[in-house]
Amino acid sequence: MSRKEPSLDPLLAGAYAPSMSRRAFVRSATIGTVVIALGGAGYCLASEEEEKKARATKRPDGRPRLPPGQHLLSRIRPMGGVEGDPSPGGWRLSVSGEVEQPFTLDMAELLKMTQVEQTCDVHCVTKWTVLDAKWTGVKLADLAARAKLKPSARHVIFEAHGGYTANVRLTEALDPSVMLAHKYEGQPLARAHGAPARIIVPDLYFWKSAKWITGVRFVTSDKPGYWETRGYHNHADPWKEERYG
Ligand SMILES: Nc1nc2c(c(=O)[nH]1)N[C@H]1C(S)=C(S)[C@@H](COP(=O)(O)O)O[C@H]1N2
Ligand SMILES: [Mo]
Repeated sequence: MSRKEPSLDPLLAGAYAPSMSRRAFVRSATIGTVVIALGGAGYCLASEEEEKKARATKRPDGRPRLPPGQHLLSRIRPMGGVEGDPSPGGWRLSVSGEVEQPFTLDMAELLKMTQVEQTCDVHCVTKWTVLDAKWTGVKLADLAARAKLKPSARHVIFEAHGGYTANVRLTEALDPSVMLAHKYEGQPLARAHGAPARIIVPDLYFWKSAKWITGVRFVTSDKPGYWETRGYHNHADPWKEERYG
């Protein structure tokens, strides 16, 4: 199949490849955190030691800590997208679809729900991974329970500002690791990272983790989302390298 691969990362096509050799150079020349600035979007490489250790480590479920083809960053990197209004006061989330009690939630109501603090790894299809990212928010399963999910639901569509969507199988979306987060590393989400609230689906490539989230829709039949209809894999398992569809 001849296909032009759309890139999730405008840096991937041009600046990223040269940055790999630059990275090797920087690593041999420096000790400690390396911050690379490309067109204003800075990111932090983890040390070679950390990366080596991650490669040698397994998760409790037996899968390697660093999925194949990934390298380590020490903080998540802003990957762009159509930013929504970051003010918590203006934010609303609609929970709809295959539920008995659809509802709309504002930030005050979200904060009244059971808050969880979760440390997890995230994996971007552009090949960076961040270990032990700390998120605060509510479990997606709690939102589903509040809406009284119907047995007919099979998939979840995350809907975000500007028409971005991402689809996830219900069984995976209800995993306790999946959450609606409003804090990263103890701080309110930065605007570039989805303020005031985003989804986190740690065990699928990070494009499934919709930023500037406006809706959670439970559906009976699957509907490929923004990247899934642009050449990326419908499922997006980082350990199977489900990058392209
Ligand atoms: N609403 C919205 N969410 C989005 C995106 C987007 O363009 N719009 N990009 C996705 C992609 S491709 C990735 S890798 C992650 C990046 O999140 P970050 O910018 O916080 O690192 O957000 C995902 N969520
Ligand atoms: Mo991405």
